Amino acid sequence: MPSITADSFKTSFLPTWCPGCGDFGIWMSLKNALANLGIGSDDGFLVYGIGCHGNMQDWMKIYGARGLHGRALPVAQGIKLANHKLPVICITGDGDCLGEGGNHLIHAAKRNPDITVIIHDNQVYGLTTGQASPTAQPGFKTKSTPTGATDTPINPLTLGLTAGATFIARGFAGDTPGLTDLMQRAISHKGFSVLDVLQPCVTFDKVHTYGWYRQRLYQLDKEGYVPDNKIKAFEKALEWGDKIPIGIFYKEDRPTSEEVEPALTGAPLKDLPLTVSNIDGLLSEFI
Ligand SMILES: Cc1ncc(C[n+]2csc(CCOP(=O)(O)OP(=O)(O)O)c2C)c(N)n1
Ligand code: SF4
Repeated sequence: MPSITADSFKTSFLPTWCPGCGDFGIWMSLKNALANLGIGSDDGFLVYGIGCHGNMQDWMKIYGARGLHGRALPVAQGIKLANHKLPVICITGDGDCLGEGGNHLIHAAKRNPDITVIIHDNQVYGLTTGQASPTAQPGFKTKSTPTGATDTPINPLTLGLTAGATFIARGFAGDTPGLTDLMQRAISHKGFSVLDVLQPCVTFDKVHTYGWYRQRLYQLDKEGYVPDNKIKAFEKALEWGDKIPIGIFYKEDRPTSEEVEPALTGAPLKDLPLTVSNIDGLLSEFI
């Protein structure tokens, strides 16, 4: 059997992202992570949100589907329910996942399905040409906030911690080796993993550039941080300014929703026989 490499995911399409977009680093890291984990085109399922990030589906050869805007997580959970043996990864944006789909993130985290959520966090709605997203920092000037954003931004890490996600991490699109490693750990974690990725949008954000992040980012593990304490994770997740931490903030083992659902204790649902005897009668009730 040929070994899996990043090239195994090649399609006939080339990316349409703006040159220099942080999405390139996330895409490369994801292909490397999947290859390193031995997950090939037929072995996993990617669910994409709507946005620049979601366009990745066209240049990623692996089973996939796109949700409506904000609805990637319900689709991902449906796929996990039908075949809980399949690795399921959600490729989403800060607008898709924390704005339109915010409620889905909270309820998925609470249930703890074995799904990895990779948030392309660029503080803007990139595809619709640069309006402020839910993670826009106060004072950030965009098309929709010409005098600077005034809302309190949503922090994907503290939100995930509060809602019950069992793996919380933050990476940087400009650090492909570090991000590859974080993705491997997030995908390998048994449970709901939230990986927030700081992703420069080079076209609509001239503030949070690669250089801006590089001046501020530091790695939690290099400071001896151990990600086993929720209170400490909150403290670290709230750091934002001259110093911004990246790495794993929190990790916990808790039974997944698939493990506690009695209907899934045997084979995946897709392999079970359909035992409804009166299917026509059942269907007619809904017609
Ligand atoms: C229900 C709904 N509302 C709004 C839109 C328009 N829309 C498409 S993409 C998008 C923003 C995407 O932003 P984000 O999720 O941050 O992704 P990015 O483009 O930055 O990768 C919006 C508002 C839509 N398609 N559907
Ligand atoms: S608009 Fe921004 S997020 Fe979208 S492809 Fe261009 S640089 Fe990337």
